[in-house]
Amino acid sequence: MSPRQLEPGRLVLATHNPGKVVELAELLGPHGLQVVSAGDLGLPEPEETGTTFVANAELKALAAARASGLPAIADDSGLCVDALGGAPGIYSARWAGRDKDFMVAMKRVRDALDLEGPRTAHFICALSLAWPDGHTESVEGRVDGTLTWPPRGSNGFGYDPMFVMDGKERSYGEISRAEKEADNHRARAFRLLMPLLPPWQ
Ligand code: ITT
Repeated sequence: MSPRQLEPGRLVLATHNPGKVVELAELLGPHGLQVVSAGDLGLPEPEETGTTFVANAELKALAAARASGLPAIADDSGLCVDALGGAPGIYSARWAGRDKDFMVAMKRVRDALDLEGPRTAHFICALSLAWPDGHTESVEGRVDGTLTWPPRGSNGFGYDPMFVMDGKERSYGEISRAEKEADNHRARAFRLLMPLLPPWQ
């Protein structure tokens, strides 16, 4: 196999977040790129020491590619609240604590906000594809919206129940998976990544 080739079924999804696995597998599936997840391969979770979404996506993708000997795709994403100077941002997962309790994380966001002030926010998703030889391709997608309280709906994951995308009335927790996946920060990043991939099949 040439170092930059992609083969169906030989791409590692370098995430331990089940919500991301579902969304990324659905984005990759129609392109004939079935994946094996980092969890399935028993790969460790690297420490996210980067200071940007792209830096963290790259380090996770590179760690998985080097450990598995296969190309690997990683996602680093988060919710950026304007009135909080972009927080929780790259720390979005950490705001949920060790128990990964996003009710706790959403309440932290809400408690930090001035209830009379603006509630605009955006999700960012950096996707990075890394090869075992250290080459990476990285992109970033963004979707803008408004925060709502109390959280609404139980679909999706993470901060979905408190985020309403611009142009929608229902939160990401209320809309169907298909509707969220059609055009969110992850789908937007994925559309930017596709032209950068080498041909496969
Ligand atoms: P991996 O590093 O293993 O991929 P993680 O959950 O730790 O999993 P991140 O460090 O990128 O991933 O943290 C991003 C957090 O931002 C994630 O845990 C979610 O809570 C939140 N997030 C990202 N995308 C989201 C989405 O589409 N909907 C809701 N919350 C999202």
